[in-house]
Amino acid sequence: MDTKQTILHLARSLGFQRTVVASLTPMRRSLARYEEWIDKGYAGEMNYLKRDPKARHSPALLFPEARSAIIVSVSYYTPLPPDPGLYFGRVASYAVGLDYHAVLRKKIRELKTALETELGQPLLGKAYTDDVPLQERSLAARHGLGFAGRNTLIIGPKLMGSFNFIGELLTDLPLDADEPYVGTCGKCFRCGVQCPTDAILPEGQLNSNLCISYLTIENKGAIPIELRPKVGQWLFGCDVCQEVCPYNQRPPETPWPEFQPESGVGHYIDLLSLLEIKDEEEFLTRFRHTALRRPKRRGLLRNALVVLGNRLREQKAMGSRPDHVIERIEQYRDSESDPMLREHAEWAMAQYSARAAS
Ligand code: B12
Ligand code: SF4
Ligand code: SF4
Repeated sequence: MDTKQTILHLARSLGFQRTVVASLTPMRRSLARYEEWIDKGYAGEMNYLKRDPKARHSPALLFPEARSAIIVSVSYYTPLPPDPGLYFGRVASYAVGLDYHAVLRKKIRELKTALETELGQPLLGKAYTDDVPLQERSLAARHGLGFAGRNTLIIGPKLMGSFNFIGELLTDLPLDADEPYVGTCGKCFRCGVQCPTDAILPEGQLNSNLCISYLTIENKGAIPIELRPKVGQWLFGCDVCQEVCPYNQRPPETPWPEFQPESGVGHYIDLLSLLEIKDEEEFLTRFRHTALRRPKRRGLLRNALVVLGNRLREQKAMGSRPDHVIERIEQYRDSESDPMLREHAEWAMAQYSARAAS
């Protein structure tokens, strides 16, 4: 086996479902597209994306000794169980198990160690996944991990689909880079049509300001009132543009127990239980080692109130009277000191009362 075959073999035996090799030359074409995206304001308040776009497209800057990048991907998909009830919020598939940053970094380091053993030499190498300024999808698409779909996700060949994480091992091994993979969405625009907030543009750009994933995870402030009904049941993230994609009709399941629902928060969370979380410490304890820590207590409770409001509006339309839920939100509002959360609680209750505006 040559070095590249050895890498592919070791990566597969660790569970990575697709592996390609990338060069570290700057990604010029992607930089122009990226700058246009930033200029249009589509990054919203994600200011870290606006700092030094050129560096984000220059992988060699991350680790000067590196000569190539081994790009790996692994499925996080697990089948959706039945909805447990009205007052449960949905968690996007990527966040159902343990936080992928730590899991992937550990597995990529294992790949490095296995490679050193197999090659009989120490390597200089660093493992990354979404934790350094690097345009991972651009590098992945340039070297054939998959193609960039209109929903902007990297879609792998055959039946891989897009429910995959991307990670990289930069090493001092001088390897031949892979060619792009030629794939296409054809005339399809199902993701854009089905996106609840019309966040996807036909040319394959995403306006984060409208995206439920952004609004529920990265956004630190209030969720705009006109978008709240569109958030539906999504408590954390959103998978609509992946679920409707024809390339995701039979996604491979994750090979790793870390991404199983039992290892993390699962696909659904009891919304009223979230209103019991009194402070940040309690919040961090409940969600430690999971991606749900990202929006902090304030963000996750804000999302829970939006989903509760959406459920109450549906119940009103059906003629049901969920008094216990309304009372619980009212108690919560009276005990909450954060004005933004109090306003979201008011809004949630107003979805049931005669004052409901939308
Ligand atoms: C910021 C960010 C977000 C933002 C913005 C998303 C977006 N579409 O830009 C928000 C918070 C909305 C988000 C949401 C999600 N994210 Co996110 N996110 C990122 C992050 C940190 C940067 C992405 C970015 O820079 N976007 C700006 C755009 C302009 O850049 P880009 O997406 O990289 O796009 C370039 C390529 O597509 C490239 N390109 C390459 N070839 C081609 C060819 C053609 C024809 C075209 C048009 C373009 C193109 O051009 C673009 C410009 O440079 C990356 C990690 C990273 N460091 O890269 C994860 C990452 C993209 N996210 C990921 C995931 C899993 C998600 C969610 C599925 C989570 C969820 N369920 O809620 C959603 C998906 C929503 C969606 N449809 O994109 C994965 C995606 C894996 C994959 N298979 O693609 C990543 C790669 C993290 C990882 N390491 O696995 N995310
Ligand atoms: S994640 Fe949801 S809101 Fe965001 S683009 Fe996809 S379907 Fe639209
Ligand atoms: S739904 Fe259609 S347009 Fe959207 S990413 Fe999938 S194939 Fe492409």
